[in-house]
Amino acid sequence: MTISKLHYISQDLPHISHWQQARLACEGGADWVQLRVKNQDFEAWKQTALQTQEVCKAFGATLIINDNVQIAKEIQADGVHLGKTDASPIVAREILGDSFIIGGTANTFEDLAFLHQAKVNYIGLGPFRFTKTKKNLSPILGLEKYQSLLASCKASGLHLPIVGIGGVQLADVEDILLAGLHGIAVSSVINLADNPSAVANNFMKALTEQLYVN
Ligand code: TZP
Ligand code: MG
Repeated sequence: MTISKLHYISQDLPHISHWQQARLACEGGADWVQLRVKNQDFEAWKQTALQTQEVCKAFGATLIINDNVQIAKEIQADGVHLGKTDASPIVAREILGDSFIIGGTANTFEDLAFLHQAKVNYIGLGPFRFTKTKKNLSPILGLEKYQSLLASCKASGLHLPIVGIGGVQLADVEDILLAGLHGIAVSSVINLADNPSAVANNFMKALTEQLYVN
């Protein structure tokens, strides 16, 4: 399985649905969509997931369901992303099997080591900086913590694709890749842009034109 360098994340917004957000991002070249629903009951959430899956299939993009292992399984999404307060990635692996992508969120080296031994396929490391998109933010890491955590990973033989998340802007891409991360995950910088497709396209270009391949 290929883990994209650009993890595009949809969000609950009053003026645009999740599948429409996903379509705009994919039109800009995003090939990985994380559906991040926070305010829908199971059935509505599942319908939203099916709509978003249709968009992803049309563009050949990978669909990751945030928080909900059951929906990922029922619609046969490509994977699930689990935060610290969600289902354990170990239990999720038992439910979903080896073909699903499982991602986890980390804020500390202990989180990274746990997720590594839980055999996740990628890790979102953050928050990089303050963001309004997520409630109950963990302590902000910034570039220096990214650098030191990546050095600790290297020293411990912990090799996994790690994406930087939380308030990431286009101008941060180079620093984050140079710190040794695989890529980035972004939500509002694309969803709240005047032209979300163009911004997604700029991220995709910046991430893939980089000379440093992690
Ligand atoms: N987890 C840590 S920060 C964050 C998540 C889901 C939100 C990222 O959103 P944005 O809008 O790119 O800051
Ligand atoms: Mg979660």
